[in-house]
Amino acid sequence: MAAGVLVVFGAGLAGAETPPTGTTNTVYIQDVKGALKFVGPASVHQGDQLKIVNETNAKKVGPHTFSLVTKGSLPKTPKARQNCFTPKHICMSIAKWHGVKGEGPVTVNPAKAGPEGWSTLGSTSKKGDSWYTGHKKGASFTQQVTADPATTSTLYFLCAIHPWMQGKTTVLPPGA
Ligand SMILES: [Cu+2]
Repeated sequence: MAAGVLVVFGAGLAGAETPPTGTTNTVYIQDVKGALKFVGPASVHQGDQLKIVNETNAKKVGPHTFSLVTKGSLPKTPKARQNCFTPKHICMSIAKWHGVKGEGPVTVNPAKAGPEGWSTLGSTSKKGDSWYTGHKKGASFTQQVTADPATTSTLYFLCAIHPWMQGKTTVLPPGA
């Protein structure tokens, strides 16, 4: 009896936070003639579902991450991208969000930060929301955009494994 009440209460809380819009947006991870890219919408609404789909072949290009990071955390120069997977740089930080120790495996996936859903941009000093694709072609992950456009007007994202893979999408208020 008590357990049932808890479940209902929990579902109510989660649902009350961000009303669903009924829309699903998709970001595809694609290999466009050897160039790895995120291909997705220019904007999403708070409350939309945001789905990430990996359409690339891991045997050829390895796995990916779709990791929300602050604008300032995106490695902008070739040198920054080269150093990305070294201590105190964002790619290694993302690996830590996923529970990676040294050369070890991903043990946390998705990596969650802040409110439930796509909400939180990470940095070297703060965890963000992130999904690791693994090696299966066609793998996907979906969760709601819960970022508040008043404070997080743009979702910036990065692949920790191929740090030149970067993208962004504007977050609009529901109904805007
Ligand atoms: Cu990648």
